[in-house]
Amino acid sequence: MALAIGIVGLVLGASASQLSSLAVSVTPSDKAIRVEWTTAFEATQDRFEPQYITVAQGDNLTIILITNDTIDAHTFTIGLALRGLPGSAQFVLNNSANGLTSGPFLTPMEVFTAGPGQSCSDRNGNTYACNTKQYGVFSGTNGFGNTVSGAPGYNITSTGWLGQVTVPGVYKFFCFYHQKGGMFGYLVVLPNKGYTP
Ligand SMILES: [Cu+2]
Repeated sequence: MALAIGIVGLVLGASASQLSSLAVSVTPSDKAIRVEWTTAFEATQDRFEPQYITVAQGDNLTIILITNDTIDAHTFTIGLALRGLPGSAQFVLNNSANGLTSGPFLTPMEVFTAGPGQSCSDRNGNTYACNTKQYGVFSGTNGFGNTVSGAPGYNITSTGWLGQVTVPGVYKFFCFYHQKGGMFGYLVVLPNKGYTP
């Protein structure tokens, strides 16, 4: 664990050229990454658990966002430069069930074209009103499909395909609503000699 924390500290301070010295050589793989909402022990502010995620260039990522918060909405938002897409392109898992409103969807959310209510259903398959949105720029196999299942009490799980990360770097992910309160983290894509474009 100490070694892992040391590597994270090293990576977060690394320039692009320094990052190349941390190259790994592994076969890219499919990875499902679970990220949960939690609260800081002392500050009692919203946080992501884990705060740091490390993967290898070429990995194919699926993100699972779990928010067992009965009074507030949360998102997992990250720019798609890690896929070599324009900086304005974002991936968002939006755990905002009906009744959980933390504010209007402003500029960052406008890249999503699917309307409220998209893909929301409870564990019995019944649809309900929600603000889950789906990335609309891409379609078919390049689309980002979000599905949400909400149990009573708004224990929400949202799963979305982030895709194959091809560009090494350190990428910030954040909650649209609570970034200023510290609900953010970093996804590190290590250079990988085992990855061939
Ligand atoms: Cu949040």
